[in-house]
Amino acid sequence: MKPSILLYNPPSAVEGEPWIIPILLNILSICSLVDENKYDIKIIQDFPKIALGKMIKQLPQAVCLAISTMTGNQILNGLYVAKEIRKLRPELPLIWGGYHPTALPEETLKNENVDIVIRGYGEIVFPKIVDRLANHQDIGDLLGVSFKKNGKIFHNQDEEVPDLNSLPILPFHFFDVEEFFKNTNSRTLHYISSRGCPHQCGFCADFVVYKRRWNALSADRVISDLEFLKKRYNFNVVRFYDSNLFVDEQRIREICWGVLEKRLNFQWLKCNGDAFILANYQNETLELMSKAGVSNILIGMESGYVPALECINKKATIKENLEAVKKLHKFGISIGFSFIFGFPYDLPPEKMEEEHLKELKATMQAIADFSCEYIEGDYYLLFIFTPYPGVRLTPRYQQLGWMPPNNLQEWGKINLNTQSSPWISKKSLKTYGQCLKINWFLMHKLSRNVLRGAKSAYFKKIAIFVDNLAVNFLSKRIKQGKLGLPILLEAVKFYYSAKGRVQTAGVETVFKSLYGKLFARITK
Ligand code: B12
Ligand code: SF4
Repeated sequence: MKPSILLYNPPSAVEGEPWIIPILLNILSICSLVDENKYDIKIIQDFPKIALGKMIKQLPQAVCLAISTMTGNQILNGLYVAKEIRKLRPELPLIWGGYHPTALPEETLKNENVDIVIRGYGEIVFPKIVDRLANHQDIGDLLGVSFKKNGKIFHNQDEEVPDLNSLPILPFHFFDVEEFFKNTNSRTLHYISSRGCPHQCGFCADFVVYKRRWNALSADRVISDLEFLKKRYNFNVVRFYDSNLFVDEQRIREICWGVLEKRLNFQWLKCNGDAFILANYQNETLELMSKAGVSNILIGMESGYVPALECINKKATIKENLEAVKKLHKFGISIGFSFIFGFPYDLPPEKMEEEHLKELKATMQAIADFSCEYIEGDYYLLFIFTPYPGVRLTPRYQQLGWMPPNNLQEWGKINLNTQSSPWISKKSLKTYGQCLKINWFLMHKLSRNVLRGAKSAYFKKIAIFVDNLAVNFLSKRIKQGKLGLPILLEAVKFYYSAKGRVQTAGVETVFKSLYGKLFARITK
């Protein structure tokens, strides 16, 4: 029997809650150079108890258990499994990698269920570690590795950034892609064509792993990957997981040409882009993108308030944000607008609340302005500012009273979507909350979300119909001024609970003037 490698990607949700199952590009990447003739590769991403059940059979011949984790609940699920495995095979090396262990390797290693941390890229070093462990050899000289030896923690130097073009295509065959497609409304493939982002937004976790170095596959390579994957999986949508897909305009043009020439025929969905770069794209490129199927780009606009953008060192200005929106819309490319509230200004606490109110007004205004540019497919994501570990703004957060957890277990209890920051007052939070609710209603197109859960085509049609009726009715009432704020909030609550997990929103009508009135009522 071959030795096996156990790879665990813990769910980001708490057991019992719905969670998004991604195609595991992280795990597939670290396995791309592992010799599958030598090892049996077992990838698991279930909740802990089920995951353990799936590991038991291979445990006796396992070489290691490798766990990938972001900050948050993935850590708790990962720790549960690691702890149980430790009981069953105490000598089995437990390797951790991904965003959280890379941000805080020392603290991660202090946990008794962590033996080795791989920092940054895992493609080159992971297969080396596996071979060494399988042959009972020392790993002490490997770059990019932190480890424990005789109770002491060692951190080796960083590994060199790999040339992605020299690596093989991701071994998608290790993952049950067909099973995954069953959970999507279309045959949506996950793919990544570049790593990192060249910008330096101070709050962004991308810096932790990729250190501002944008590292991309060539256009030819992307096309040959997609051609191969199209034949194998016949996808009709690709969700690009690049942090910033559009950094190199020429590369994008070449990819689009390739897609058209090879008739790959798919929709590009929720691609991450930034307004600074896209505002400067040539119209020809945008037209080409649209022809090649680029239908939606997710842009971190972050704020409509200039000091907020300065606070995080955002490259794009408000003018560029609007320019990018107008340009993309002209070619029928819709936008996911992502905004954040509650920036950590370099101000004394007594000035913060006032500043947050100014910020809120400016951002609400920006949202209203963008809403006027609405095209089908636009949606909004609204977040409260949340500190991530290892980012550049960490000293500022601490100056403003942020006290991060000091061990791995506690980091697992942090919810990156709801954790509130000490510099945001309760009053500001309440005001944000009210504005967000109104936003959800004004911009929300319920059907998109209901649709995700709808299994039959018939039910989908009904969901769209009912949603359109409700949105149109309520929109008209608001426009006529016949719906008071309390009723509006009730409607919002109803929508909010009906949908369960609100994520996307689309603008149905332009509410600019009304919007101002509502806002004035809340903030007076
Ligand atoms: C796909 C994705 C998800 C998926 C889940 C991914 C998963 N693996 O489980 C979903 C959609 C569920 C998700 C959810 C969230 N995500 Co997310 N997500 C991403 C995204 C877009 C792509 C990740 C990816 O697959 N990259 C491709 C692979 C190849 O790269 P990689 O993950 O970096 O892996 C490499 C190395 O890190 C390393 N490595 C990784 N794991 C391991 C494990 C071992 C053992 C080894 C040896 C090496 C290794 O080797 C790999 C190959 O080089 C990234 C941004 C990005 N572009 O990276 C954000 C990102 C990881 N997410 C982030 C965040 C904040 C979230 C959310 C909180 C939601 C939000 N507000 O955005 C939630 C978490 C919810 C929760 N409660 O925990 C942050 C991470 C912050 C942090 N400190 O953890 C990122 C970086 C986005 C950002 N710039 O802020 N996310
Ligand atoms: S543009 Fe986006 S991905 Fe790039 S550093 Fe800023 S927030 Fe991160």
